[in-house]
Amino acid sequence: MSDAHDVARARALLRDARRLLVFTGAGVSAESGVPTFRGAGGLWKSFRAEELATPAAFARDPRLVWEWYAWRRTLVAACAPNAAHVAIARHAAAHPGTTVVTQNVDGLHQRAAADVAAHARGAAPVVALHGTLFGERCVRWPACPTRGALAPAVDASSVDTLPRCPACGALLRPDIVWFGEPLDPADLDAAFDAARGADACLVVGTSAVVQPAASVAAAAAHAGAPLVEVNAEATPLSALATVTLRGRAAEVVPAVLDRGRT
Ligand code: BJW
Repeated sequence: MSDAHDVARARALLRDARRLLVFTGAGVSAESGVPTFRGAGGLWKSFRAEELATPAAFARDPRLVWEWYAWRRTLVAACAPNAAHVAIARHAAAHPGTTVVTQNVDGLHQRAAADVAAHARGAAPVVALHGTLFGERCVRWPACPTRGALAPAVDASSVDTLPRCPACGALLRPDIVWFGEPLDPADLDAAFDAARGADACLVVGTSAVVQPAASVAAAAAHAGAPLVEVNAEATPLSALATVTLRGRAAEVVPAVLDRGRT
């Protein structure tokens, strides 16, 4: 884990923030057992992104794409929020100026927030820039507005068993932002507004190579917010960071947030 001096510096930076932006990627969920995308053991090591995470891939072979997502749903459903998700959720509940923006589709921030809300003062909303693993939308969306948690169990054994839109009969697809697709403008606005207004930014577990999401944390730094980066490795954001903490999210994040307020 990072040295005590850097942890103390990070704590001091985050302690006084009135409008903290927490920006996360797959690394925050690594210790929950959710594979990251890049790096050793990452999801893209076994599957090519362009074969699975693009609209063209779904048009070409919807069964294969659904099989991958059904596998990931099963995997993530068996995972639980880790100490980093919990520390972030507690902090956000106790400090309403906090905004949590995630690239993750695993729902673990939202589950941690719901757990905290059940025991404390309420849950802060989470801006999920890349959608959700546990939702679907009509492949014709937005022309067909069907969207929601419509097909909790997907049988991907053949094209004929794939879930279909209850309104128009077209295929349902995972409600995830694939390569080449625009992010939801409302989510992007919420993320960049929080970045431009932040007086500190905590970035956890992202390689910061996927745009436009990676620009959210950069925008906070460019607007003058001190940036604390928690990551196992260096990233393009490291050069913008006031403090870089090399280590595991589930160890480092509670150290800089939970004890930072007492
Ligand atoms: C730990 C840790 C521990 C590990 N503790 N840390 C050139 C070609 C093609 C496209 C582009 C291009 N240049 C730009 C683009 C655009 C493209 C893009 O950015 N591509 C780059 C890869 C080059 N972006 C898009 O296409 C986006 N849309 C877009 O631009 O639309 C424009 C448009 C406008 C108007 C009309 C039409 C279009 C959409 C991007 C969507 C990304 N979606 C994905 C996959 C979704 C599929 C799915 O989940 O099923 O989202 S990509 C994938 O990467 C996923 C993630 O959210 C995202 C970010 O990854 P993340 O979270 O950073 O994870 P990793 O694995 O990369 O990093 C993990 C980190 O954790 C590492 O740093 C580790 O060190 C660390 N770590 N263990 C702490 N225990």
